[in-house]
Amino acid sequence: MSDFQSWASAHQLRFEDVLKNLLPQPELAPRRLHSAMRYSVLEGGKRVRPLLSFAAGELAGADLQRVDLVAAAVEMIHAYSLVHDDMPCMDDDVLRRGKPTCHVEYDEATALLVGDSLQSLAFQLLSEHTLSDDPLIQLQMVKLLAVASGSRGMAGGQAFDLDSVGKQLSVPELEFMHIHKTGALIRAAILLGVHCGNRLDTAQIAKLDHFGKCVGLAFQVVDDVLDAEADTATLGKTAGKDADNDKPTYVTLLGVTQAKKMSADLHAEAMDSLSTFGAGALRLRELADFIIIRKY
Ligand code: GRG
Repeated sequence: MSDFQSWASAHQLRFEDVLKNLLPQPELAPRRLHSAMRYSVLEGGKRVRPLLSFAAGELAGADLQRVDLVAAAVEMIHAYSLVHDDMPCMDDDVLRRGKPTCHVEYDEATALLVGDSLQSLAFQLLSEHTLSDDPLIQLQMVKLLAVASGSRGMAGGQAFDLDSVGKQLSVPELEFMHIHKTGALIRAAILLGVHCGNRLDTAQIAKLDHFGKCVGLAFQVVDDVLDAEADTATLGKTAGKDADNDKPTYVTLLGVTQAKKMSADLHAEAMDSLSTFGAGALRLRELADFIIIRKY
């Protein structure tokens, strides 16, 4: 069996081609919009959510072509959220994935439309291809992504985030915000990979969902630590933004040491929820490790 780095790199490389083929080609009208969509999705990003879908899909015995489609749908929702988040009406940032943000490279109206179009394309992918032998499960998958990305998921978490600027939140309030803003899509990435296969029972799926909840929150805690400790060049996005924007984070609430302890505790809880899966869950365990030790 290959080591984690080779497994991840092989998927990242292959998945880049999948995305290139699924995105509208740049010569297709409207060209500026299509070029901006490709600019925002391709060549950049760690692809953590797709890797979680691939690892969960492997465990569930899923067909890789099906997992590619759900992973692409999740990555398109993620890319749309980054494009919109960077706009002047939200985080107002100029750097993302080591390059100018979409509204800087293109313009604000185009960035707005890029987000809208990526979101629509995600749901198009989930509805125009066969992803499960059972059409009812496929319908559930569409709903799963809709809930995870909408006002009861990622967009709702973003609304809390915007509302929290300059406020002192409690740890449970911060947790609620991040379980939605960051965690919901990470959780969905895992469940969508699982539903492409049919090897797992309801209890096993619940354990993987709990794993997703823990790594989703851990991802955000680590993000807060990196924002405070890492530099802009390493992150590929502006460091120190949370403090500049007077945003409550795990670091401002708990301090760096306690925030790191929290991410370690979440990692342990995530590992615990995989304890009955044996060697089949190796990649999920390695991804949980990566989420904790990542430097960008
Ligand atoms: C605009 C509806 C809407 C939602 C925005 C995801 C998000 C919600 C905002 C991004 C702001 C942010 C820094 C969130 C913290 C965690 C996070 C999602 C970081 C970016 O994800 P990575 O690190 O990015 O996976 P790459 O570039 O590697 O894909």
